[in-house]
Amino acid sequence: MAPLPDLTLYYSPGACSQAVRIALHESSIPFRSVNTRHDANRKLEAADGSLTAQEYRDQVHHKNYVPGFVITFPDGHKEAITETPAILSYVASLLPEKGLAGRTELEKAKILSWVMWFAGELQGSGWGAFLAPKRFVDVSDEKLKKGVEQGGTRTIKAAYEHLEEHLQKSGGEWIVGDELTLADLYSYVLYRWGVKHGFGMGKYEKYTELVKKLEARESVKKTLKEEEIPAHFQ
Ligand SMILES: N[C@@H](CCC(=O)N[C@@H](CS)C(=O)NCC(=O)O)C(=O)O
Repeated sequence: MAPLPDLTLYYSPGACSQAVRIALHESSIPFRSVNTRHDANRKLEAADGSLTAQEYRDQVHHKNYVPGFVITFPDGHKEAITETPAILSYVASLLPEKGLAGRTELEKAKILSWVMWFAGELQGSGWGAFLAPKRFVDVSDEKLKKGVEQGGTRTIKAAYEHLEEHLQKSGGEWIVGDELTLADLYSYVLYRWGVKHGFGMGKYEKYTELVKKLEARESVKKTLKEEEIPAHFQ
C-alpha cells in the first residue's frame, strides 16, 4: 500500500465532522485533529490559534464550517476538501478493502444515496432550518423565523421516520448491505442531535438498535472520548 498522506480534520465536538472522525478510526487511519471555535464575528477559526477565521476560510473551508479536511502529500503539496459526503468518500477510498463506501457498484450507489440524503435533506434542510434559520430567512422577522424552524422540525421527523421504516422493512443489521458503511457512521451523529434536541429518539426502535451497535465499536468509543462526549448507551 502506498504511504498515506498526512491528514488534518478540523472539527467541532459532536458536529457533522464527527462522522469523519469515526470513519478515520474505523479504518485505523492516523490523523491530526484541530478543534474550532467562533471568533468575535461568529466565524469559525482554529481553537489552537493556528488559523484565524480568515485563514481558515482561505486555506480550509470557504464557508468557515466544519468539517474541514486538509491532505498534505509527501512532497508537501496540500489540498483541502469540504462537504461531509466528499470527505467521507475520500477517507473510504484510502482503504477500499474496508468496504466503507460499498463493495459493488450498486452498494456504492445506495450508500452514496443515503449519505447525500443525510447531508442535503436531514442535515441541510432539516437541521439547517431548525438550528440556523438565518441561513434561510431574515431572522429579525420572528414569524418568518418560527415558520422556518417549524419546517425544519417537520423535515427532521419525516427523515427519521423514513430511516426507521427502511430499517424495519430491510430487516438488515446495517443501513445498506451486510456491513457497516459510511451511511451508518453518519446516521450516528444525526441520532445524537435528535437526542440533544428532544426528538424522542427511543421511539425509532431499529435506529436506536443501530446506534447501540455503533456505540459498542472501538471507533465510536474512541471518537466520543476524543471529543469528550458521553455515550448514550454504554
Ligand atoms: N454542507 C456542509 C455543512 C457543514 C455544516 O453545516 N457544518 C456545521 C456543523 S455540523 C458548522 O460548521 N456550523 C458552524 C457554524 O455555522 O458556524 C457539509 O456537509 O459539510
